[in-house]
Amino acid sequence: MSLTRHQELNLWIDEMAKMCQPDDIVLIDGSDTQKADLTKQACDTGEIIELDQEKLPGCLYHRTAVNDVARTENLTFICTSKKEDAGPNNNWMKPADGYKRAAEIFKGSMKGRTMYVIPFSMGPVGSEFSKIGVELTDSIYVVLNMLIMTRAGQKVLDQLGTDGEFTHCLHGKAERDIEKRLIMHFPEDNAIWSVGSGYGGNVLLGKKCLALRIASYIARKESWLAEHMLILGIERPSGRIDYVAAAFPSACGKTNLAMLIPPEGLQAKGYKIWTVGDDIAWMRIDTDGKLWAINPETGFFGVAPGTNMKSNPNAVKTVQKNTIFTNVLLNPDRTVWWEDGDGDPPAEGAFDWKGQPWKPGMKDENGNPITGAHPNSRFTAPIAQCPTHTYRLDHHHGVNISAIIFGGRRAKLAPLVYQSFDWNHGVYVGATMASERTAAQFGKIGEVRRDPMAMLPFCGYNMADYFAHWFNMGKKIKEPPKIFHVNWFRQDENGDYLWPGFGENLRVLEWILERANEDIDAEETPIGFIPKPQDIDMTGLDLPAENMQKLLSIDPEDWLKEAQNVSEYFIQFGDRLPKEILKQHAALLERLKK
Ligand code: GTP
Ligand code: SPV
Ligand code: MN
Repeated sequence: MSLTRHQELNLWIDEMAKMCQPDDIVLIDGSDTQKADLTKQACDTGEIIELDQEKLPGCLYHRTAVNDVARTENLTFICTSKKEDAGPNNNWMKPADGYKRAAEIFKGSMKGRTMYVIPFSMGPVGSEFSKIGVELTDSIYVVLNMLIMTRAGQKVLDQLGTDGEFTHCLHGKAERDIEKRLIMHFPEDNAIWSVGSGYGGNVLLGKKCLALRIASYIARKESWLAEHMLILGIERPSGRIDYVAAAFPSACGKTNLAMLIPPEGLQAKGYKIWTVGDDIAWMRIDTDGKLWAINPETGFFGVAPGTNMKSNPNAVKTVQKNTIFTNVLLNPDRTVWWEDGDGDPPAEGAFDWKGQPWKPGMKDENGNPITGAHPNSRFTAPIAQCPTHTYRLDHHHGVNISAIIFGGRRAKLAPLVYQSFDWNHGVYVGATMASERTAAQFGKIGEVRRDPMAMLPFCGYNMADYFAHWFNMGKKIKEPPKIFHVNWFRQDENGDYLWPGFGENLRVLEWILERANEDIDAEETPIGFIPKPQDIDMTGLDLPAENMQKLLSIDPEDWLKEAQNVSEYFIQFGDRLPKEILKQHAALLERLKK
């Protein structure tokens, strides 16, 4: 069949269809009429529920299977010919085995279903920064999400032409059985096979699978960076806009920081925020030799719980229309609610994320509260609806990056902010990042795990080589961005956060920019530069001086323990670990012991 003008694409679609045996094959053209038609079909089957179209125009509701609510890292594989190329940071299978095992599940799995063909571009269509993928899927939910998250449809096929390169992305829901779920990446073939899941990061293949795992593999070959980072523009009182990219692990505040509202004190000074992206940054050295970044996505796939008019008003405004809500509470009036959202949940008549009748105060058999929304419930919404979005999102070469920020969720140890001594030390700071596990990952919530550059689940090759690539990039970039580390989550003895976070984080960003532009001095410590307390503008914020002192305190004993844990972590990379990491590590130990 010739669905497109691209011979190889047609052959591949035929081959995949032969395996999956759909009743029908439909090309997604990106038109509004097709989208409306598919939405109607999905509502008819119950896959999707239409929300109140007056209160929430264009908004839809979806529930995943109960066992399918977050990415499943243990079922995610990098299939390279050599195991060492995937590294200790990835699950590995031989490509032939990977295809075989997934094919067994895919076989005949689309009988009675339609296979949709979604041509999509990560990055502006036609930009040198962009990459094209084609996703085959039997899920309308996936199609509707991809239409928000990526640039998709006929215009991408036109760009692909008759022989353009693309990532071959195959997704099938199959039975959504956790025993028959595999998320397979074949970087050597530029291919992704995902089967048995219907959850976001497992199935919106442009996102974590292509834009991070496959892209990171390509980026090393092509000398650029594919990172788990938000991109944010900070307009300073002078009118100058500086852009920063920040890597925090899943559910550690990227979406929130990307669209923060300046606190009044800083608003009065003239500060403004511009949102470029909340999850992924592709960064390249442009013709001026500097580092430039695009957000390859066009939508947010954001955590719902905790989002309210106080914590993140821009997100609340963004999700008032054309938004897909997944695994939140469904109210009787066909609106939605989630924990720590705005307003109270209805006393009666709501259905929780599992589809069960729910009312406030319900407890399970162990006496634990039953939440209405799943802690990793999400909204999918167009970035263009965010009040702070910028037209620069569509700029082919993106934005120039002034500072790179790493951060984690650490109740102890890490200060509010510190600056690395230089690029190589900054790479070491990123490589030794750690964070407490959240609901976005499978596993024990709260446990501290090392998550280098927030890329542990997303680096599509051996992380030792990834560190080496970062060191190399530093040599190639003219005026490389300064590298910082932040921690919004430090707690006091009672387990209360010491820092108010959210919009107030701009106070820290202000210091970061002043340092990046070499405008002010700082305090030198063994781990890096920290602010002099008076250099963080506290206008309008009533924070006890004692808090600031605790937030910036560095305990060499604790840091020596941390360093011990870090060296244990690095052992797994063996000889492949760059010497520069060891050099940075030794230098840190020396500074701490002084
Ligand atoms: P992914 O989409 O999974 O990659 O997550 P993310 O990094 O975009 O995280 P997000 O911004 O959605 O934040 C997740 C959680 O962190 C929410 O519960 C927020 O309320 C909370 N959070 C975000 N910023 C802050 C902050 O500055 N301080 C505190 N205490 N909590 C925050
Ligand atoms: C994350 O977990 O980092 C997310 C959500 O951004 S997902 O798309 O599911 O990966
Ligand atoms: Mn993410």
